[in-house]
Amino acid sequence: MFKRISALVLAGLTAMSVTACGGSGGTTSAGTGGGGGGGGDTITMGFAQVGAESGWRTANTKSIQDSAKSAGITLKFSDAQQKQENQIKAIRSYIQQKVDVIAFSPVVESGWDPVLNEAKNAKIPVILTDRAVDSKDTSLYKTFLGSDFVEEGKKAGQWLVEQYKDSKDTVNIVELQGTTGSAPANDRKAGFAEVIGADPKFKVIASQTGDFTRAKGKEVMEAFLKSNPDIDVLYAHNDDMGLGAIEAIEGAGKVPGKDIKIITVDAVKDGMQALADGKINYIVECSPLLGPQLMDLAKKVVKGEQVPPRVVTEETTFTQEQAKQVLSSRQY
Ligand code: GYE
Repeated sequence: MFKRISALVLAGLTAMSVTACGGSGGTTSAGTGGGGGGGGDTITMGFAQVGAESGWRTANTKSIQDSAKSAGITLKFSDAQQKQENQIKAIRSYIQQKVDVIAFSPVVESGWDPVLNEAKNAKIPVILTDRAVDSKDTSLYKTFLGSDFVEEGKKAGQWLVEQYKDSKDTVNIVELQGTTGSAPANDRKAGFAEVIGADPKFKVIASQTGDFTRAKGKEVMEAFLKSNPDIDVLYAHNDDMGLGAIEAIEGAGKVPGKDIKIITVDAVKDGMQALADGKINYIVECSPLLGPQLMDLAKKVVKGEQVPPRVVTEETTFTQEQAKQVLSSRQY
């Protein structure tokens, strides 16, 4: 469904490009503007995915695969298992295969300039999906489609500030960060820190990466619990790490959602279930359903049309009550 991910700018575009490439023998010409020339009439996209580390990522992959199919775009897909070198290899092979457009979700922010320059020299347009790069040269990619992760971190912080507004006591917070060096880890940390930093009673007493996975979230939370007897709040950069941490908290004889309040990001189904069950207290939504917008942007850039440099997805937040209401209709 498009309801939550209406782009700031894509309204007119959607209708146009869906008809252009809907059926076999669609009119979009590969090669024009892209220069890669995957061959034939259809567009070929090379997509270098991060991995399959979380429920979010699984839903994101499905969205991209399904939307490519319905947009009539031929998709070459690779899973980098959370390793930058694998993503670079995949992108190089897409360049060699002369795909019409390359899209990828950069596992970390830095170190992309050489391979992006190779794509630029081969005249293959690149679309950043979900995560950003820190390249100074913005001509290395056509657009960046994804969430505002700083904003997500701020929303998490704002909820916390509101919860403790009448208390003067210190609030001890532990943080499970996403993959080190990734845009969502950097930005969710920064946005949260900015908001809670306004009141010195909020103290982040431990902050470590859980690599966005359930297993690592559990392991790191176990260590947090051992060295910190007095944890009030867990802020996890995604649902999966929060769900792993819940197991650790229960294993330590504490009640998640009560003894330790939990805030996570994503709002995938398992996270929403835990929220409805009272084990998580608040979730900031991050939509993985980027496929339809990505395909629309791909069609445009391959034709050499202008696209906005940044397309931000629209997202909400969920309390326990709200989770109960929407759970049954949650798609992912
Ligand atoms: O929040 C996390 C996933 O980049 C927004 O990556 C994405 C993040 C998402 O592994 O669950």
